[in-house]
Amino acid sequence: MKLSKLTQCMLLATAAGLSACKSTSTESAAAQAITNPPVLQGTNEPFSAEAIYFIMTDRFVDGDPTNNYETQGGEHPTWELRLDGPDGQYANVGYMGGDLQGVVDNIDFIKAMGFTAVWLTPVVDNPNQAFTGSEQITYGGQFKDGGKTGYHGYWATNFYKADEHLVSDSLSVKDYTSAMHDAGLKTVFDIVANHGSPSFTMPVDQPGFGEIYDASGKLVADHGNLHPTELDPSNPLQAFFHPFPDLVELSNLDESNADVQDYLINSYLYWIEQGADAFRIDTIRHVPHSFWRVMSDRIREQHPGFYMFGESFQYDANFIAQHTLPKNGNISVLDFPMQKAMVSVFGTEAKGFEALGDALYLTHGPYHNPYDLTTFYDNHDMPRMNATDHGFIDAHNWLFTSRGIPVVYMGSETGFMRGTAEHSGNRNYYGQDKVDSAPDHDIYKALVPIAHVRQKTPALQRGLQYMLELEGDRAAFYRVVQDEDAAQTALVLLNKGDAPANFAITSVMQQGEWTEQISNQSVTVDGNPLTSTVAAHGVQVWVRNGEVSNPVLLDALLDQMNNQ
Ligand SMILES: [Ca+2]
Ligand SMILES: [Ca+2]
Ligand SMILES: [Ca+2]
Repeated sequence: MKLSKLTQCMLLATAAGLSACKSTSTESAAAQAITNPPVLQGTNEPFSAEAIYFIMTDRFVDGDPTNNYETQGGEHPTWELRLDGPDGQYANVGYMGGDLQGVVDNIDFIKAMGFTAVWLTPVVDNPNQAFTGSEQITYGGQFKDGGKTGYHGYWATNFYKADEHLVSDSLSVKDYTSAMHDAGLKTVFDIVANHGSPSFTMPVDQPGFGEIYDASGKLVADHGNLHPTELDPSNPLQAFFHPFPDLVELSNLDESNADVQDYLINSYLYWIEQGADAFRIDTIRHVPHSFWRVMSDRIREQHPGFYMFGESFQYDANFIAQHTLPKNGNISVLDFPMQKAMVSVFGTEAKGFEALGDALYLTHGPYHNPYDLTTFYDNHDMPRMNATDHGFIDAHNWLFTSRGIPVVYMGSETGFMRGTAEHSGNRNYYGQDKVDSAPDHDIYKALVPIAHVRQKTPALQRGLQYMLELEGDRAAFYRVVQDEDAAQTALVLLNKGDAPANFAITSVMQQGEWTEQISNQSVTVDGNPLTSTVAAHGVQVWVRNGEVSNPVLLDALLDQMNNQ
């Protein structure tokens, strides 16, 4: 946020004052502008109120066996396709049956954990055979697509059509979003612009692969199993693609082609009509900023403020932050630098909290707004975090209290397949049994209270983060919001150690009543420090309602906001 919120507030106040000049209430409007407390907030992005549960749909829950198509693919079948590893370990590169019905069946489970939004892997139609090109994938392998299917959804053949494995006769994508909205959940759709499906190196050209169909089912592009350098740009079916490869054997869509732009952007608009509330953008860094600017302008022209976050799988904050700049489309990003730092702190490396400091970028950072980032510690494209139960608990305590919009990958509530990579178990089928037994798990039990505290505490959602302590097993910080909807200070105390930790907070302490949000214990601070003992691997969130009363804190927060 390069224009400070204070400046915006003053501009608004000035505008209000000018319009008030036409009425008789000039004096009271001016007086109000002077006495109104300054706005304090990290962000005014509405999506900051959400916490996102990320579901790889095919691997979550099979809610409808009639859409499993277990015999699909003929001599290149698509069902299960198990890769066996040592010691009984395995992964799968075929379809496993998960579907939209399985998600809808578990709306209560998702809500009970404290999530308010669900991000699904792409819903679009993918080829109906296993891929025969590339090199054969084996257990633990990577960057090879041979023998794999589009169970993950990232190999679109029709960007306008739902894959037959995901929808049911009685549950279209629109029905799915309606069910989610009725339950008070928001929907995040996963979209791709960089590529279609694997498109060359097949011994014999296969149906679906390299092909792209429009909303009416007409073939609009066909790679023809040709190496990209052999494509003929004068052939309309081949003009959709760049004549050079990008990621493995995936077709490389030519985003500078006006027809491709229309095809892609209209498909995104279509999914918004079907009920998408936000987009996660796959492989965003493989497509130039110029496309994203056009895309975001066209999306937000029809849907002002539509929230989007991209996957720029890169650990250089200065690089990934480029997407967040208005000139590049003002698209937020997944916070990869923080993800790496979190794994180093909460995983087996067990670094101290200080290792998280550099990734926060609370002031003078490269991001348009660091508070709008989506924060996470692992996902489907990297090894799941290798951590103990306590490591996951400590990670969630940080994720749901520090800046950013938390995203948790399905299964983390039970530490599912921890430490495993994509083809060694990370994407294994989770299933209804594990969902049903999750409430007995220690990670789940600790996640529920802190996720609910974030859900009811505006300061944790959009408040400025003011650091007090970040060292070893201890962290302490304030989150402060003061706007037209909320005025509160949250004091977050974190202890990732194995013994209880005593805190005595005196720094810029504000007088008044503070209430801890998990225990409901209250204390009155009146010149004395706020003292508390935080249990091993515990978190406390002390909230004081009201405007900021400490002038030193107020100045510091205004300064922080102006330098965000
Ligand atoms: Ca199914
Ligand atoms: Ca299909
Ligand atoms: Ca590309």
